[in-house]
Amino acid sequence: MVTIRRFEERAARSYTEAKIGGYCHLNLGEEATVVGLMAALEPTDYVYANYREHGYALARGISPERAMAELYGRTDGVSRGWGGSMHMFDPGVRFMGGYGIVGGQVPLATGTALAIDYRGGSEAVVCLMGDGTTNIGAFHESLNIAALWGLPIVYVVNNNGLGMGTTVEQSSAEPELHKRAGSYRMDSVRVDGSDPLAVLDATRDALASARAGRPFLLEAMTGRMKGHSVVDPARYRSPEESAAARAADPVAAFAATLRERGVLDADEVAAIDADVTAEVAAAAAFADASPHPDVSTLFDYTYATPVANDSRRLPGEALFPAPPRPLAHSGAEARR
Ligand SMILES: Cc1ncc(C[n+]2csc(CCOP(=O)(O)OP(=O)(O)O)c2C)c(N)n1
Repeated sequence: MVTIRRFEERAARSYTEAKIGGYCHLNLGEEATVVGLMAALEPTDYVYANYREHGYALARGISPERAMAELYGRTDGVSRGWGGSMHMFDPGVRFMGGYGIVGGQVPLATGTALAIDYRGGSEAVVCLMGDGTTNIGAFHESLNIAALWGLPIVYVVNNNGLGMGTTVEQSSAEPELHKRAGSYRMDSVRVDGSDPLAVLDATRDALASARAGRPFLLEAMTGRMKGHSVVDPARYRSPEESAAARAADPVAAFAATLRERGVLDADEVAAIDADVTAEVAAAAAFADASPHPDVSTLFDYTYATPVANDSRRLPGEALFPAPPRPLAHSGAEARR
């Protein structure tokens, strides 16, 4: 949890220093949910996430160096620098992305669960999404098919209360989002996303159900400590709401719990923080030292086959390498 917290704070800082470009969404405030979920998985299980995925990538085992280098758009990044913040991808740890299209990951994850079922495998899929995603058509299509075919998948709704600036109550006719699974006779539960142990237990139960052919919907109640992305000042929240969101800090709360239970003392908590802060600083230095990808590789990993399309033209290349063929006259012109 501390690694995710310090990593995301560093990402926000590096963004303001123009080391990171494009969109950048952070897991600040969602650390307990991220860690509880990922700790319940087997190494062979598959994870699909949305664009708010840095923490999941780290908890799945992608190193802070490779994750930070991806944010910096460098060749040592987990997606070789071409994915950026929203598109971390590492099939080695079965981390299947990172998707910028809201809901885009949901049918893909469902298809992976179908492939597992088809092959008779014992793996499961965890498909992460935000609360706003439950209003996308693909969410409903996917839950329907998963329930109908008994696929090994857990849909996780990370309910941070906001889809960009729109509240769940403003956008969802059924704001208790876990209840939406009932439309598909799918089991579901709502869990306190600020408690990593509660999330761990709930995810274990959900995975056991999914592996037994009963897909599951898990709704984790979390909070977003900052704006939707690093450039969002969140003016749609009142100062009181923003202060409450920052105060509901799951990292500090879990550190306090561990101290109360005698697992860690104050010095050990401070030592963890110091170690992690140094690790993240080293990751940022690593990212900064990593080379930029060569421009000639700009379209690599985009399509499986070359696609004739002007958008694939590199700087300095002619629009048409050979003179274009004259356009054929339409039938109407020929008759004139
Ligand atoms: C299909 C589509 N529509 C709209 C957007 C713009 N958009 C990006 S994030 C977002 C809000 C999604 O909210 P939620 O699912 O709750 O996830 P959160 O950002 O809170 O994690 C929207 C509307 C998009 N990326 N894709």
